[in-house]
Amino acid sequence: MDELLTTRQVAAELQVSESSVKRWCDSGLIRFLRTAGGHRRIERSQLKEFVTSTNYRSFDKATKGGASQMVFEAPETYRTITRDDIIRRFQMALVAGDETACKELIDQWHQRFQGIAQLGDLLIAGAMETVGKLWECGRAEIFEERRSCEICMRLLADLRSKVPDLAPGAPRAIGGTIAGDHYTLANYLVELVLREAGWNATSLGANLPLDTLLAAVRREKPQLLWLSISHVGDAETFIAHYNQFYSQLPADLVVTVGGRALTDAIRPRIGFSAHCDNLEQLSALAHAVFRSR
Ligand code: B12
Repeated sequence: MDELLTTRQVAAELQVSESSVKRWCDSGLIRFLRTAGGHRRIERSQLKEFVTSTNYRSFDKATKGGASQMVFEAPETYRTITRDDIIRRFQMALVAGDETACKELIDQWHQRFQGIAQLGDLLIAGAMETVGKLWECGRAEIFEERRSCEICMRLLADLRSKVPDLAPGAPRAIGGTIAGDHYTLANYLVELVLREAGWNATSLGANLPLDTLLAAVRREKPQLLWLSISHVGDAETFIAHYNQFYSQLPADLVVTVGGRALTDAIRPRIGFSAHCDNLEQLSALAHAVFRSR
């Protein structure tokens, strides 16, 4: 039998509160046994598996890596924590469904590092990738993935209210995801990044038929259209329909595309003005186009 650790010992090793360890046990993140008296016990090998599968950096490693300004108390009472630490804690809190902790961490990040682009690329996308990995290896339930999306959407809606008001006459941008694509988070983040750059950006939502996107462009007359493309069914059908749609767009419309489904096989075969791999690139582009108007 492996060495058996108490939740208190694990908390000390990971430099988090014991209640976090208990929550991770109960949400299935850490496998554990129960003693006859009902106490949780964690095998050393299970702790190792948790650390590896979630990219958990131990305090020891982090301080050796130079992050000596970290001051750990209970996660709820942090003072100066590093960016990596916020990322790690956000991942844990999101998987455990701890919305209050997620909100505190998002607020910390936003106050200290500003910029929604990095928050989206590193914090949200990073945490959702972990959720996806845990689900893939059977360590998270579907409901935990869905709950993580719901929490992120609420946190982003809250962030939207913190983006400064738009200047009168701000340039118009609209966008969304195409029919069959049900991903909402990246799309909503794009809207926030554009608003932060001064655009009057409105997400039209997910799963939009191309016809209705065309109608929106004609009616709203935006200067920028974004498409977040995270899922493509049949590639050939998508390319044909998309290019037909693209050929009907006004020539001076800036069409910005991004998303994981725009693979090297698809991207060179479709029309657009700009492609961005991530939100930081979009932010740079949005500021540049805004200035050049
Ligand atoms: C949540 C999730 C879902 C949810 C989404 C719910 C929702 N409301 O959004 C649901 C349940 C719908 C779902 C369904 C499916 N999913 Co899914 N899903 C995920 C998961 C866990 C997170 C995705 C996410 O929201 N990430 C957060 C966003 C912010 O990050 P992002 O998508 O990486 O976007 C970044 C960039 O791409 C870029 N970006 C994106 N769009 C744009 C647009 C512009 C303009 C710009 C500039 C940048 C940009 O910026 C973002 C931030 O950096 C991923 C796992 C993972 N590794 O990410 C799997 C994952 C994407 N899903 C996957 C699969 C296979 C599916 C399904 C096909 C499963 C199925 N058989 O039904 C379906 C397809 C659904 C559909 N038709 O749309 C695979 C895709 C594999 C692949 N090779 O493509 C993944 C990677 C999981 C896996 N490892 O198997 N999924």
